[in-house]
Parts: sequence; structure tokens; C-alpha cells
Amino acid sequence: MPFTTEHLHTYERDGYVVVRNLFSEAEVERLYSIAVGDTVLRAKSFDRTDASGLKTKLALWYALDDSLYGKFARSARLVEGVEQMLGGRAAHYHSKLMQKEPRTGGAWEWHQDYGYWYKNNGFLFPDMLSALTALTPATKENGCLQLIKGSHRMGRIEHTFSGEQIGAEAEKVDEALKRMPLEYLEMNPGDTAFFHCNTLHASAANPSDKPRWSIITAYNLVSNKPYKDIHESSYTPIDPYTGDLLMEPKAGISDTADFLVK
Ligand SMILES: O=C(O)CCC(=O)C(=O)O
Repeated sequence: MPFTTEHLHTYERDGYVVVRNLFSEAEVERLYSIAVGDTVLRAKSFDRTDASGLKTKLALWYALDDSLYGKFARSARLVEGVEQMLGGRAAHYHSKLMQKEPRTGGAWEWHQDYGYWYKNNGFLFPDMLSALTALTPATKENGCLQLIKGSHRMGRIEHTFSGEQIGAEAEKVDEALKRMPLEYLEMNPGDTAFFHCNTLHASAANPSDKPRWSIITAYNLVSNKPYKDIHESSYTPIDPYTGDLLMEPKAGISDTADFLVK
């Protein structure tokens, strides 16, 4: 198994863990080629403007379908790790195709995912996490993910709007940065970073000439059904996919999938 007890301990201690090569080059190539060529994903993508006016693009959908992306989000490699980290049966909250384009891709302000999910989406417990799988190399130059190591232990902090994004209270972030290390997650395609929903994270804009694309699959504990903005997949146990992603048809997400519409 690529996911080990050591990974679990690291996740619990630091609020995140990177599992290198969780997906092979060939698997990522397949996912990426769908992503760049898919007219549905392109049509359903929307811009998110940062505080300086730069835009980052993403598409977000909730239900798992039969596409390669659905199978990827259900893949046993992800789900078995997620269930150990969450400590129970996992449901799929949503998947996001993140497209930080060369020169124009904007920043993400410091935030906890649970800052959004508690405030806007009705989840009462922080029994949630995200798994970010790099589709292209992620470097400091193209605005890789940054995390404050150990910040998940601060619990949820207040969030306010900053541009079109919600940002964590600046005073708390400044203090957190004085006490805990700031980590830049440089990743190769196929590496996956699992991070706790209360881990403070951010990313800078992409002034480079290289795209930074990734897929983020977010998971919830089945027992943590939200009380508003309810999507069935967010409390339905995942049936893990154990097949071979390379043998599956290159099927993109259907345009009738429940995309978040902005
Ligand atoms: O991948 C990134 O650059 C940041 C994404 C992020 O913070 C999020 O989706 O919550």
C-alpha cells in the first residue's frame, strides 16, 4: 500500500502529508489530457478573483459519476488513506479542477477549508479533508500550495471576505506564522497532498510561464451530514474503485453533472 502508518502519523501531527507518486505518470497524463481537452470542464469552469484582481480558474462538481474523474475520486488509493485519516467511512464532498494559468493565475488567500464549509455549507464537525493531486509540476515559481505546519490544532478561526475569496482573520494568521513553519509543497505530477480542513493554507499567483493544474478531491465523514446546502454524495459512503484507471475509457464529466454554477 502506498499509504503507510508513517503517513498517518505525519498527517495527525502536521495537519498534512504528501504521498509521493500515489498516481503514476501514465495515470496523471490520462487525467490531464481529459482536463485540457474537455469542453464540458472548460464551459463549467469559472474565475475566482483574488485581492489584487488576478483570476484563478476552477470547475467544481459534487456527485460522483462514471467518468475517469469519478473513478479517480473513488480510487481505493485515495479512499483508504482518507478513511484512516478521518477515522471512519468517507463520503465524497466535491472535486475541483484547479487551473492556475501561466502569468495570469491568481493567488489564494490564507484560509482553512473548514472556514468556508462551516460558515457557508452547514457542516457541524471538522471531520473533513482535501486531497490535492498535482497534474502538472507545482513549484514556488508557479504558485504551489503553502501550508502552516501544525495549524490544524488551532481549531477553526474566523473568516472574512477578501476579493471573491474568504480569508482567515489576518491577526491569527500572522501569529500562526511566527510560531509554526511555513511549508511550500513543491510536487510532481501524481503526488498527492492530504490536508486537514483546519490546516491554514494559501498559494501565490503564477507569474511563470508554466501552468499549475491540480485536482482537489474533498471528503467528509459519512456521519457529518450537513444541515444546509445538502448534496447527497457528501454523506453517502464511497464504494472504492479498485480497477485500473489506464484501462478505463477516457470519459470526461457529463454536462448534466451537478457542477457548482457561478
Ligand atoms: O491549490 C491552490 O492553489 C489553493 C487551493 C485552495 O486553497 C482551495 O481550494 O481551498
